[in-house]
Amino acid sequence: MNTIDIIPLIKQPRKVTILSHRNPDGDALGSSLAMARMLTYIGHQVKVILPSEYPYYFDWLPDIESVVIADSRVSYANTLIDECDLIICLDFNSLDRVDNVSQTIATANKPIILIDHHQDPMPFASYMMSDPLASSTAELVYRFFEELGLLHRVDAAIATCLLTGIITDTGSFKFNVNPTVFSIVSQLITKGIDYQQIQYNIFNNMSAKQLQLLGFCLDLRMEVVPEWHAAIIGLNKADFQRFKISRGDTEGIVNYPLMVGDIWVAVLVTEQQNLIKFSFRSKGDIAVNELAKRHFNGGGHKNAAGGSLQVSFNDAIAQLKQHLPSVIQYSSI
Ligand SMILES: [Mn+2]
Repeated sequence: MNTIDIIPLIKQPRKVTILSHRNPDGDALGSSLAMARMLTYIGHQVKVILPSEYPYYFDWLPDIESVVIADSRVSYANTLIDECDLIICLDFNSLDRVDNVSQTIATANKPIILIDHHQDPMPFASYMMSDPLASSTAELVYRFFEELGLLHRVDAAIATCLLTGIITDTGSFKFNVNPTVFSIVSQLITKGIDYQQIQYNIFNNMSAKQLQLLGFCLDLRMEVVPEWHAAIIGLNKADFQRFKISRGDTEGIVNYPLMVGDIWVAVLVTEQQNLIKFSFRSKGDIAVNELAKRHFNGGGHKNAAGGSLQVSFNDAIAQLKQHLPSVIQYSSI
């Protein structure tokens, strides 16, 4: 992206629509809300649209109540896109991530700025700030503000949103970090934010039911295969009914087996309505996205991927066990 081309778009007050991806995470929300607030400060009329609802445990983020959820207000969302002068897409690289409004964006015929850190962005934007080495889109939004000379307008609310994006996408600075992100964070924590409270809000957000489900998974559903350095957690339909599992309740469970030093690969297998879903996590150079791509109709990042099969639950576990040893062959820890 050439900043010179962007300046006229940003300097004049406009109607701006900010969009992020379905099932928004902390980075999608944090970068969108930070961008919205900054653009509002400098005179724009801004709306944030998300295809689907955000997790309840982000309800403390500044301005989150003003977000338009397209799943429940799709015609309003499409009207906002139709009537705006500028579209800013954050934290996604392909229009299918904004499914219910993607058609309106594709035919909008107005400038689109894309700021994102996923690999291989699709060419739907007029201006692109794409850096797969960035920790998060929030980091890129900070760099965007810097390039436009807007850093002096970053206040506690904006800093809180950006920190949320950075903390969630780096697992609280465990991965995807780089020297730039630490220097950005050192600036953000001077903006009057409550750093400890942000960490607390992000990580202490489980319900008692989720914690009990986690205990059940680790005690009764985790199978460790020492010779493959792997652990599999399988949840069938009966388990879903027993715990009245709804969307988001199984979030994060797949990460727990990796707390064992000798476990390099963790897989969560869940029996959904019409298909079996797989969630893969790994350590080091073990590329679970290759496994997901080759055998489970999926893909993702090297250490975090997903896939699905339309087979029975037992067949899904059997196929997983058949292919899991080969993951070691793609790479080594
Ligand atoms: Mn992200």
